[in-house]
Amino acid sequence: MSKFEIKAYPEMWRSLDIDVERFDKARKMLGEAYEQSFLSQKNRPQSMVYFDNMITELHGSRIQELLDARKEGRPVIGTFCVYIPEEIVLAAGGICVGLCGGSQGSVPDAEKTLPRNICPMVKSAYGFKAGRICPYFQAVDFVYGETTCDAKKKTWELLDHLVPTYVMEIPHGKKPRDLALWREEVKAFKVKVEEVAGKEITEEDLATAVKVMNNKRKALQRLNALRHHTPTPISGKDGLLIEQIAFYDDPVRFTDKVHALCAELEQRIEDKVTVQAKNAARVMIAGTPMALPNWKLHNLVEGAGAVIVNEESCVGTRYFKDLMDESVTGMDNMLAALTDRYSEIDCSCFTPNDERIIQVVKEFRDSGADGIINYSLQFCHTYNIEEVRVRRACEEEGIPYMFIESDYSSEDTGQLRTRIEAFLEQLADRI
Ligand code: BJ8
Repeated sequence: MSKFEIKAYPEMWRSLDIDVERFDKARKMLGEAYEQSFLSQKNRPQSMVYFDNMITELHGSRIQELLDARKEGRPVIGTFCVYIPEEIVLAAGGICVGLCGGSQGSVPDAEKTLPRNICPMVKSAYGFKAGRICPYFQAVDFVYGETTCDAKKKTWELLDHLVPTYVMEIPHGKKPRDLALWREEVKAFKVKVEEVAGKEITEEDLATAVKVMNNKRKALQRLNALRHHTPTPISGKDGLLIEQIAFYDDPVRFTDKVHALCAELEQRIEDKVTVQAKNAARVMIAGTPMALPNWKLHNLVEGAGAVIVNEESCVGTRYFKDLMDESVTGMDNMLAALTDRYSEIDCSCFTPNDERIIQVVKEFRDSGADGIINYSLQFCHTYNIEEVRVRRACEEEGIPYMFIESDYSSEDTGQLRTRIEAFLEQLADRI
């Protein structure tokens, strides 16, 4: 009999116009998947209890916090991209939440409207709103969309019919004129957030928010550095889970809990406590983000006896590798510095995107990985094509490399398992 349960809050869900019956089935399935993937792991750090509780309360207490914020007039903004300037939302007293987009369960809802052959993340996200099966979607003031990839930007036009969707234009180059446009877009977003919050953001508000976000990113950097230790003191699955929770937990509370975990991991390193078998292959993942609850690749790789030590991904290092300069003053200068910070994120939607290729190799070296699995969601043209450059760089650097293109279904699981096992054997010969 299952001990783990994601708690049900049917009354709250009903008040949010959720399809309660359907959502409750999904809740049970998610709880089972979580128990199987995470709670079955041996020798987990004690501090993971907090993150387990975040999953237990995934559809309850955090949603209540969002609703309470809205009652106080604080904006709650949903997003699917790390280009949202979160500091502006926090500075207005608001909350930024990453919306669900990592589940096969909502894809059929989207396919009633959207074409089948587009990215599963976009379909999953749209399906959660269309099917009314995500309380986060139901609790937001508006959704922040961006013009990164074609699938997203055209879907925002349709999503806007279901929930107010604000679109920020993200240029696809980083020339001075692109950055000038981007700065204007950041200013316009600030005006939008101020309108919803009913207050003007002051320099002090923004400076405080920048500190909060920098601190959160530093905590994630600390965790990532600990994962690079050989042997690593925490599994890749738990590392990914924390990176996923980063998108919806309260940032200050989350930062404290990540630091508490890091202190425990430092002690484990000293005590030589590890989660991996001796000589387990160390794998770095690169590529498209893995939104909650996409644990497919991590389950397969760690299920085959390896350990994942780094995610070069937006649910990973692209979210936290860059900080904003805290010494900048004056609203205009701060907004410019903020834009500069976001323009460091090397999404494959940019061209040229040499920085990302360099970053992948750098993270491989820093993480002490034995090989890279480059992962792209199906039909993601930019990551799929940039795969060629990542592969060439790995060939030049002598880095063992494998590419996987997949979706959220379980149809390719057997085939992927075989390919991953063969790759891990190749790594084992080199260890
Ligand atoms: S900054 S990676 S979070 S856009 S996988 S939906 S790109 S077709 S998620 Fe992304 Fe922002 Fe870039 Fe990061 Fe489109 Fe590709 Fe799908 Fe994607």
